[in-house]
Amino acid sequence: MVDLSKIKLLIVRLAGELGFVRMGIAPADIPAGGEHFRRFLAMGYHGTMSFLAREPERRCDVRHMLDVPADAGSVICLAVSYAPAEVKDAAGRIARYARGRDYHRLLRKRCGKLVAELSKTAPGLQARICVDTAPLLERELAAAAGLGWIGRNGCLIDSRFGSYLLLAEIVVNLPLPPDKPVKNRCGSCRACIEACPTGAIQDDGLVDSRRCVSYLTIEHRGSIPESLRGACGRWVFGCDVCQEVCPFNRSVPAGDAELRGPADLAVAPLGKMLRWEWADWDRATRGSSARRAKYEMFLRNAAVAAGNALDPAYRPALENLARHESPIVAEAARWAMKQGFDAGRGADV
Ligand code: B12
Repeated sequence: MVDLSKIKLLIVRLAGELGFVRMGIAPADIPAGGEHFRRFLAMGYHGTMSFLAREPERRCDVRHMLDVPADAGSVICLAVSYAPAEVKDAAGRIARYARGRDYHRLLRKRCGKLVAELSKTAPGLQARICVDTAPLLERELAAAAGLGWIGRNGCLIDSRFGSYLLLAEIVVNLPLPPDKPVKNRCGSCRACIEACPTGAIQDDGLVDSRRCVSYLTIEHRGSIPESLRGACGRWVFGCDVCQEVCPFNRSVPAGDAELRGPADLAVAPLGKMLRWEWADWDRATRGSSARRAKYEMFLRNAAVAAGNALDPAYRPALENLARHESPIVAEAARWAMKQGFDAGRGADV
């Protein structure tokens, strides 16, 4: 008979050694987040992300991932920090989580090592590793495991590490002693709701993805609605505004060194991106989660960012893009040129 408390202590130790800054256990027999998720779908907040609407019941319930009765399973929830070592932002902004190495691969590799070690002590262990890859509500599970609370901006926040955290889960066939959720410490703070450039964060705690700059620049394939382009500011991939203003991110320890480089899109200048050929996009995004935005989307986003930067230095590149074979890119470039140019605002060509 395995001693589950001892196994949990082993997991705590291994998680720390592998660079996870937070770890906790969620019971597998509690359906997570059904209420919020269903409301999110009913409001159409998922936009064109149809994968979210597929089999919503499964997404709220990890039981489908277990081959054992649910009370015999648990979810090991883990988090790494990607808190930025501050870099001067280039004129085209890239969300912090995507500036360095692709976290999916890194976290999966670390979880694999944890499982390999654990199997030595827990024979018959069955484990499924999830990093964005399975239909799971990762934030809800992490909150249930006490890794932090879900803030008004929808992100999981920890009082020491803030919200620049990336999550991973290992669903196991062991009834490990669960952890308790922590208290929500957002209080009356509404900084994220007020700062969101597009008003995407709703009062009821849900994010309307259709307005979220992160969705518009990463997931949305068509033209960015004209009414929201100005609010996209200089974001070329993702958006961190609702995290930048969060008081819990004000002074956090430096994030995981392995997540930085070799890809470092933070310093890819907007002027260069506007001139990217497919091969340039391929080189710059290889090994980075920014690759989720395809070449054409990057050019579209860069054109919108250049329109918002209002700098005449971008004019020649935009004129060129206005003749691009993709009508979406060409139209974004024409829109950008119509915004007018105002000398000296943030060019980094
Ligand atoms: C689709 C997706 C997106 C979409 C939709 C985001 C959204 N808000 O739904 C878009 C492209 C917009 C996006 C953006 C971002 N994402 Co994203 N995304 C996902 C993904 C793949 C699925 C999320 C999902 O199911 N959405 C549906 C909504 C309804 O579910 P949810 O996000 O879990 O939100 C729940 C809670 O907010 C909860 N809730 C709301 N209010 C309350 C109140 C209480 C009291 C409780 C208990 C719960 C609760 O209800 C929701 C449903 O359960 C997850 C990975 C995963 N499988 O979970 C990553 C994930 C959520 N994303 C992540 C990140 C890092 C981001 C960005 C910060 C990236 C960026 N800088 O651009 C932004 C943040 C935008 C934001 N403020 O939410 C991280 C979040 C880590 C964290 N600390 O929270 C995740 C977990 C990926 C990971 N493995 O680390 N993302």
